Amino acid sequence: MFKSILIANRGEIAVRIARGCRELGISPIAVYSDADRASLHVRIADKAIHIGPAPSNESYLVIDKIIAAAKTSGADAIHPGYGFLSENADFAEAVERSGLVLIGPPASAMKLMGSKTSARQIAKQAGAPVVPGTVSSLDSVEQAERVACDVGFPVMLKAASGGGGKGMRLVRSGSEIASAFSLASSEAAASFNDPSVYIEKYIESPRHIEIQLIGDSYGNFVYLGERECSLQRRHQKVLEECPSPIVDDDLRRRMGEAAVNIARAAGYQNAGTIEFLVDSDRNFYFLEMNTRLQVEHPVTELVTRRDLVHEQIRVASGAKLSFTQEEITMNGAAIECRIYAEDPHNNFMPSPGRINRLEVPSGPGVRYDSGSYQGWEVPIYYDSLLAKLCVWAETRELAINRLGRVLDEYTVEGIQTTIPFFRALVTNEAFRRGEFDTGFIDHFWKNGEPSIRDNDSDNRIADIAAIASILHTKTSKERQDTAAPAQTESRWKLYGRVGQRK
Ligand code: MV4
Repeated sequence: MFKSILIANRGEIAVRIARGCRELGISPIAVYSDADRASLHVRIADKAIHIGPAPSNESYLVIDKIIAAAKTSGADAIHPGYGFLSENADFAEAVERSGLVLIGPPASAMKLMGSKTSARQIAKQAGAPVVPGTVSSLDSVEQAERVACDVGFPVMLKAASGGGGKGMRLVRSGSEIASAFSLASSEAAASFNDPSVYIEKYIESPRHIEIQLIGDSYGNFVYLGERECSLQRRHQKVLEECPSPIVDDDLRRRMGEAAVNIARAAGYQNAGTIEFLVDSDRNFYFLEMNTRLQVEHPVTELVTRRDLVHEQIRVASGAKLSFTQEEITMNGAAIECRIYAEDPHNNFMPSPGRINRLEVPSGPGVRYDSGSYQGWEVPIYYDSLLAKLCVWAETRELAINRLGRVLDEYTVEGIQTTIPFFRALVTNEAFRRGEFDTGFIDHFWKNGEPSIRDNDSDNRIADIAAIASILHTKTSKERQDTAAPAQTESRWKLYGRVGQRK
């Protein structure tokens, strides 16, 4: 087993990995930029190595600096976390060459799955269902037109080196395809230094559901259920759940086996995630693979009662998987809210600054993963994820109720956060029923507040009751105090109570 691990990351995930190291008797070593001198991940590590100025392309993204930090600190292995260098095959190769161990997949598998077209080829070879379309990049507009007619409109043009929505174009008819092709191609060239695009049939109103898996160096693989990740805003996940409200045991087994077959075909090792699109008839299609530990891994840990960071470290050090597929069972329901330093009332604008007051929820079924503390200043240079607030309960309904309780216990002052967004979401009836797809958030949250326009009758009744209640309070208050100020905070609470009463 490793004696010490260098954590090539910052913030909540660096803290999470350091905790996993400690629990296995391994010494965690941090790296930090100028902007992170006072950060929590630096405080809790045994050693911390300064790696340069605040901008990540001069610090957390510099391969040579990370490897040098690992060498000088005497680390045996490097955990990349997510983001930064975590899916960079050149980094994985450099780590392999240096004689250190990367806690992640082999560079070869990272490279194969990093190209969306070669990932689609692998998935197809593995016999997994893949969204209809091409498995290599398009040579011409004419070829794009031919394939589009074969699979049927609408189609999507996607960057072969892309991911996360960049270089993606929806094409509804043949007349749009030529301009979409050149737009997608130049966007792909600008963003990924690779103009290649491929084509997929467009899946209408899909859900995004992904399978967590892990493999050891002996060819053993286990899948650890799914995560429901449909609630996204601008290709950023905002809330994730395990299990998905629409996945039953049979679908879970079929998706899990498909995921393991894909990972095996790629020569994969360590933790990874296979993303699927699921249509309204519950057909699932391979979308892409994430070759790293993901932000939302805690919901899987809460429901499967396994520690993914422990297991990543064990298999990277050459141990066999410590559990079999038969031993993995799903217990209860978990939900994660991503708490960002962003203002949900102002188009989710980043809100850096000093956290003047912080009261963190606790009690039964709560897990709070954070890289922040009271008095800390949120830097402007990085992703603004402040914390991941997770709840677990016996059922999804109880987990949502618990989430409402937990969000009411949570106080952050000095900066704006996405907490008010989640307080509104937990009272939404469609969300509570598990009826949503990847387009839900755009309809739910408009102009900096929850939209009361919803085609759902229960929701309309709840909204009318909420409005009546607000008007009643406002008018009776105005009777007592003519200078009553508008208070957004109390409006959410009122809305919340109406939701909870139902
Ligand atoms: C799709 C799709 C529908 N059909 N592909 C968006 C991000 C990128 N990773 C893949 N994305 C999509 N690909 C086909 N063939 C719809 C989306 C999509 C989406 C996917 C997952 C979660 C949220 C999304 C929001 C909009 C579009």
